[in-house]
Amino acid sequence: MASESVILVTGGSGLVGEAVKWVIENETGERFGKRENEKWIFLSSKDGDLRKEADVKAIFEKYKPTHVVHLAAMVGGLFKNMKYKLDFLRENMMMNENILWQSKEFNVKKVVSCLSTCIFPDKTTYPIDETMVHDGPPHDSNFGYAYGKRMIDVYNHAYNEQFGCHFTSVIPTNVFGPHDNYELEGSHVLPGLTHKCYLAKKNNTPFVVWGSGKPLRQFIYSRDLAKLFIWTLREYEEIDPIILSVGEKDEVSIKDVADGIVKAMDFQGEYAFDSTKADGQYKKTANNAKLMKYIPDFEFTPFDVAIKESVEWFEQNYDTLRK
Ligand code: NAP
Ligand code: GFB
Repeated sequence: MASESVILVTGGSGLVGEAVKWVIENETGERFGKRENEKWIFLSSKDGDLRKEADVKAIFEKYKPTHVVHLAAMVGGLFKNMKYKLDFLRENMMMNENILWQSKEFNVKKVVSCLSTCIFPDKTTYPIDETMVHDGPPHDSNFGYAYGKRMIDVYNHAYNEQFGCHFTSVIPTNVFGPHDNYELEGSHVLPGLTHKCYLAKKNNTPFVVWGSGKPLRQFIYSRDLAKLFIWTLREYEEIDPIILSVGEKDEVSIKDVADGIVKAMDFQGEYAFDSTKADGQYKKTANNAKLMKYIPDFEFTPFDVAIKESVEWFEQNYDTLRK
């Protein structure tokens, strides 16, 4: 990227957006750190409602981006997805439509959008890889979000074939880290259990994990994902998506996650499972071979270290964080 690059990050105030900001501001190395010719702009919904075409057009007129990292979305855990399937579909479709159309209109050189491994078919062989995105219906618990996200890949190919646009996407597994959303109902499992364990310790009440604790997940630390986003923006040339995930061997159970939080919070109290609550998808084991072929030496933060750092950030920012 020779001339000055203006990189617009939508969803810059969220879990992943704040991690990209942290890496750009703190990483010193050439590989992931900020470069001379780069100007990074991190948006929040205060800069404009991306569901509204006029707001998006105004943002593009103001910043005239050369590159876009499109993170903004309606996001939530299993229980929020089960409750608001249509909102997830409509809101994300509107944001994606507006961002990609204005990116074409303003001749943006590259857009990197964000999918999720929950979009893959539910009835499939494992491990899942990038070629399987459209091979059948997603899990019923999140089909609204999943189909909305799949359409990004369809858009990217259509924009490329009709207008030669260079719009691509990445597919992260479950993400966690500082600046997460800690709502007790709507959040993802790791921030949700972090908040519940904190309250159980504070109020001397039982720490209750929903479901059986048996489902399996791969978790990527937001700051590792942020580095991979920066690499994708700078180096990844394909239109096809790429999975950004730890390896299959790092898959853990929901019980392992809860154990890790109990340890990081030094919780000594009663710890139980509420099997009346849904387990959701049993697993969505993703294959990261494509990523490892591109960056064989990439080092992921060990899970227990990343949980410890995330719990410390949570405790230090409890008064101001989203909950
Ligand atoms: P998040 O923490 O909930 O942040 C969402 C971001 O989108 C915030 O910056 C929010 O702005 C912005 N936003 C939401 N609605 C908007 C609207 N109508 N107009 C303008 N901005 C809006 O989400 P995240 O976890 O960082 O997710 C980032 C991306 O990663 C999403 O595309 C998500 O689908 C994907 N992803 C997440 C996970 C995960 O486990 N978290 C896993 C796979 C993929 P405000 O701060 O102003 O509300
Ligand atoms: O992160 P999560 O909500 O979503 O994890 P998914 C759900 C798993 O954690 C289920 C268990 O097996 C739940 O039974 N769990 C236990 C809990 N305690 C809790 C808790 O307090 N809160 C939550 N949320 N779960 C989502 C998709 O699937 O993955 C989204 O629905 C998105 O669209 C996200 O893609 C990354 O991993 O099941």
